[in-house]
Amino acid sequence: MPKNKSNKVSIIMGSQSDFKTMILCQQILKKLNIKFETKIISAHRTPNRMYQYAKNIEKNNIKVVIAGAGGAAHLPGMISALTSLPVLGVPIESKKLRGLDSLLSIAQMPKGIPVGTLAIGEDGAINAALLAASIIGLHDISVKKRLNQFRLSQSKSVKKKPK
Ligand code: RP5
Repeated sequence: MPKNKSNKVSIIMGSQSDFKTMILCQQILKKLNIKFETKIISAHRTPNRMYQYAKNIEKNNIKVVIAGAGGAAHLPGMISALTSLPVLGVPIESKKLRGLDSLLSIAQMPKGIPVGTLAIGEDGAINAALLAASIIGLHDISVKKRLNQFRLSQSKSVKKKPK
């Protein structure tokens, strides 16, 4: 497969303030040697940017979208409404309701337009990247191997007894 044609994950977030959580997605994808792009796209502050992004997404060889948002977190749902690519939602831990608002906004999508919802905050960001790797690994054996290797070393790092 030519280099610029390799499968890519798109990491988007509603605000700069989400990046301290969403940077963890980047770290995992780098570890697994999976290509990604990262953008700030706000469903309510930059609706035209969101629409343009969704319209062009498949031309860019994006296979999975990870969308982080907090509060009334409609970004993942709106992106899923605009593309049939898999969209993984990361509920950002908001200041006022500690992410419960974000979690419910992302998870409670009415039927017809799905968003795969992860846990609130850092765990969700890490797992979203691992899930994106699983999806890409369905058609990319080298990604699948690296993901399995990651999981194996994680298992090995768990001590048998507490100190
Ligand atoms: C959402 O509003 C963003 O995803 C962010 O989590 C939240 C707060 O944004 P800022 O006020 O920090 O820019 O759109």
